[in-house]
Formats: sequence, C-alpha cells, structure tokens
Amino acid sequence: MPDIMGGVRRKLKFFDLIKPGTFVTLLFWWVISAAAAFLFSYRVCGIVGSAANASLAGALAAAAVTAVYAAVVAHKEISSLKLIIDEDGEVMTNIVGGTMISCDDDFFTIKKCTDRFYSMLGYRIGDIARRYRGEFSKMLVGDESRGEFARLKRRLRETGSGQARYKLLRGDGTDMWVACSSFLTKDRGGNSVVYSVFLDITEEMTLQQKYALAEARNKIVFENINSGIFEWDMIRGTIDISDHMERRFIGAVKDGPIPALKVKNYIEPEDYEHLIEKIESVKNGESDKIVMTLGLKNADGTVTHSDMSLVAIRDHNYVAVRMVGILIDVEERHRREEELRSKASRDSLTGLYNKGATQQLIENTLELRGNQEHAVVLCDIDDFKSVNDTFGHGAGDEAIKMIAGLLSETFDRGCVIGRTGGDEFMVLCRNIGGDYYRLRKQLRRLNENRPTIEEGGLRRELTLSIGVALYPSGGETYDELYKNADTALYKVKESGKAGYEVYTGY
Ligand code: GH3
Ligand code: MG
Repeated sequence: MPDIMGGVRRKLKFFDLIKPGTFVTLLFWWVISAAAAFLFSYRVCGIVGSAANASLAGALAAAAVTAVYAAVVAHKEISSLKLIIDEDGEVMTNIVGGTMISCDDDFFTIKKCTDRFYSMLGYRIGDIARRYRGEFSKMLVGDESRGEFARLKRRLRETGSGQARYKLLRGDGTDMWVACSSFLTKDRGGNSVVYSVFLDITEEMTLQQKYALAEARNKIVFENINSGIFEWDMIRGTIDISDHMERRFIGAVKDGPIPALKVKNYIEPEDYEHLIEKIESVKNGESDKIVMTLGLKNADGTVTHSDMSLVAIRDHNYVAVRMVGILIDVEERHRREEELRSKASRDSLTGLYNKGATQQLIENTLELRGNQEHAVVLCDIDDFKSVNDTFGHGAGDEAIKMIAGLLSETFDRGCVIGRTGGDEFMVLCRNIGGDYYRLRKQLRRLNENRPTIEEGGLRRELTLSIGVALYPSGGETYDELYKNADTALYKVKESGKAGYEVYTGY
C-alpha cells in the first residue's frame, strides 16, 4: 500500500526513522558520553598524558554508546512502523473501493491511500502530494461537493462517521463522482485520523442526470402535447394527466393530479374490468406493460376508442411504483371494425372473422403505420384430415369450434381473430411493443391447453402448428406477413408439429 509520498509497499528506509526527537536525544547522548570519556581518561587515569589522546578516546566511547542507543531506537521504530503498514495495508487493500487514511484536519491531509484509490482517480503515486500538498479537499470540484465535505466534517464531529457524494478532479483533468463513507479513528500514535472508503458512482450519476434531463423534457411535452400522456403514481393513488385529456374527459383543466379511483368513471365497464385484471398482473410482477383498446367516455357524453400503452416503473424491490401511459385515438379504426362485425364478415361455423374481413382488419391496422409493432399469428390444426376420418365430419366441425374458442380465450379482446381456411386461423396482436414474453406465453398456451375429442372410446388431443411474422421486421404488407408466417408454420410442420416458430428471415 503506498503512502502519500509514494512507494508501493516500499522497504523502510533510514530516513523513515528520523524524527526530530530522536536526533536531539542521540546528540545529547553523544555529548555526554564524549565528555565522560574525556574526563575519565585525562584526569583519573592520566594515560598517554595528552588532552588530544583523551579526546579521541572520549569520541570513540561516545560513538559506541550512541550506536547502541540508535540500534535500540531503530529496532523499536521499525517494529511499530511495520505493524502499522501491515495492519492498515491488509484492511485497506481488502476493501473493494479506494481507501484513504487522512489527518483529521480541515483539509483531510492524506497520510496513506490504496493503489485502488490512485487508479480510480487516475493519479500516479506521489501526484496528489505534489499537486495538492496531499490535501484531499483540493480535489473537490464545485460548491456542491465542497458543501458535502463541510457537512461530512460536521457529521464526523457529531457521530464519528458519515457518508457523502463528491465530484472529484481526476489526474487527467476530468471529473468523476464518488460515494464516500468515512469514520474517525485513532492511529497507533493516538492521533485522530479519518478513514474513508470511496466507490466510483460516475455512471450512476450520469444516468441520473440524463434521467432528470429527460424528465424535464417530458414535462414540457406532457404539458403541451395534444395527445393523451399520463402518469399514475401507484403509491399515492393519483394520476397526472395532460391538459388536453382533462379537457376531453373532465371538460375543464384542473390543478394537480386526480385520484386514480375516479378513472373508473371514464372507462367503459367491460374495458375497465379487463384493465383491472391486467393491472393485477403488473402488480404481481408477471408483466411490465399493458396494451389494450379502451372505450372512453368523454365530457360531452360520447364514447370514443383509444389504444392505450402503459409501462410500469419498478423500484429496487421490483415493486411497481408508477405507470406511464399514452392514449392514441383509434376511433376511425374502431368504426370500421364495427362495420365488419356484421354477419357478412363472419365465419358461420365459428363466429370468428372470415378470411376477407381478417385481411381487411389487418390492412386497416397496417395503414395507420406509426412505429408500433404487431404480430401476425397463423395457426393450422395438425393432422386434421385424420380427425375427420376417425370421428366424422361433424366431430371435425366441433374440433374447429373448440380451436376457435381456445384462440378467443388466449388472445385479448383487442386482437383480430379470424378463420382463414378449413383448419387455418389467423390472429393479429396489435401493438405488442416488444412484449415478446407475453406473446410467447400465449403461443405456448395454445399447445398446452389442448382441446380433446372423445367418442366411441377413442380420444384425440388437438394440436396446432403456429407460424408468426412480426410487423414491420417480418413483413410490411398483409401479403408479406401472411407469406412469412406461413413459411414459419411450414417449418413447424416439418419439425414435428405442435409448436410455434417466429419468422426471422430465413
Ligand atoms: P397437417 O398436419 O399437415 O395440417 O395435416 P392436415 O391433415 O391437417 O392437412 P390439411 O391442413 O391440409 O387439411 C385440412 C383438412 O381440413 C382438409 C379438410 O378435409 C378439412 N376441412 C376443411 N374445412 C373443414 C370444415 O369446415 N369441417 C371439417 N370437419 N373439416 C374441414
Ligand atoms: Mg392442418
């Protein structure tokens, strides 16, 4: 572990041991020993008879005494210094973040810090000592960080420990964000020191700042846009809606959010029930998104239809705390769909849309363009001829109805479900918006909940081969989507049936 003056786990040098006190003591012993030896040899023994020889003897004796003294002092110093470095080094280098021990002064003058501290901040060993005279406070960038530093110092005085977030100046002149945890302690010499651990949180802070910026932008859009954007605070139970929506549903612009419970008044009862079911699946973590068509009651008493997309925002415990939504008016599409609900558009056996109506409805949706993603699902009953052959044509018809029922149960009300051939069906899932998880779950379900025909002791489970093409990646027109979904379906037939395949441009 390097100390602030540099040197990574360097060997102790002689000058590490030199302290002003040691020098004075050594000098004192040298003078005393020299004087004693001089007096003893010159006066008492009278040897060799000259003052010069007595002085030499005195000097030699003094040197011997001070050398012994110095050796004793050095040994003591080396042992205690080694102990400090080893103990601190072990603690400090075992910590994930960068660690620093500083004096408990106004500037947190650094005594020691780990390699990680240096590498995190992009300094070379010794840089901090040279550039900032070892003062940590000189690395703080901006008033916010300096304020945090002042607050941390106060907390250390009051409680002995504290946390702070600083922006620090890196060795290359750029900034970085760190989270710091500090506590007061004593070093071996009994001096008060501050022990601090730093973690790099630059990425997190950058994201947070970007998010704040995006939020500010959204706010502007939210206030001014002429469409239905809203935000539901699931903890407070309130909904913030744009002025445009307030005018549309309430008939006036109100101040502040509205209670979420009031929403019930503005949604057609059947749609409201579906919405509640979907909200439950968000709350219990099954899905993160709600996409559906809603009939909405306007302030003027009319009902119009909108496609709604709601996305959940979860906290760190994965609890949905907010949902942000958008409503897109689809009244025109809805009106055309209503027209197609007539008998002429229906398949007489199943009540589903017939081939022509299915195509028309899919084309209506594709016409709207936009950047929404849709899925075209093509299903064909496996070995259906043999169902007819084994159980008769009547039972075959029943089987077709069972499959129609299965499709209606599996896919939402907002989907277009049609019978496009003898034992072939097509489903359009609108605006799936990347929720492939949900789509896959629905596709799997079609072969899990198998309708069964039982007659005259014979039993037969019905399975489906399913091909999927996604708009726009798997086709941009009805014909392209049909062709590609059929290609995917064919692959399933080839590889054993009873399954699904999504077209990916083979
Ligand atoms: P595969 O697994 O390859 O799909 O084999 P399959 O036997 O299902 O073959 P295919 O899909 O080509 O056969 C469809 C059969 O569905 C042919 C026809 O006899 C039967 N079919 C078509 N329309 C009706 C209907 O309205 N009622 C009944 N019962 N059967 C029908
Ligand atoms: Mg078939």
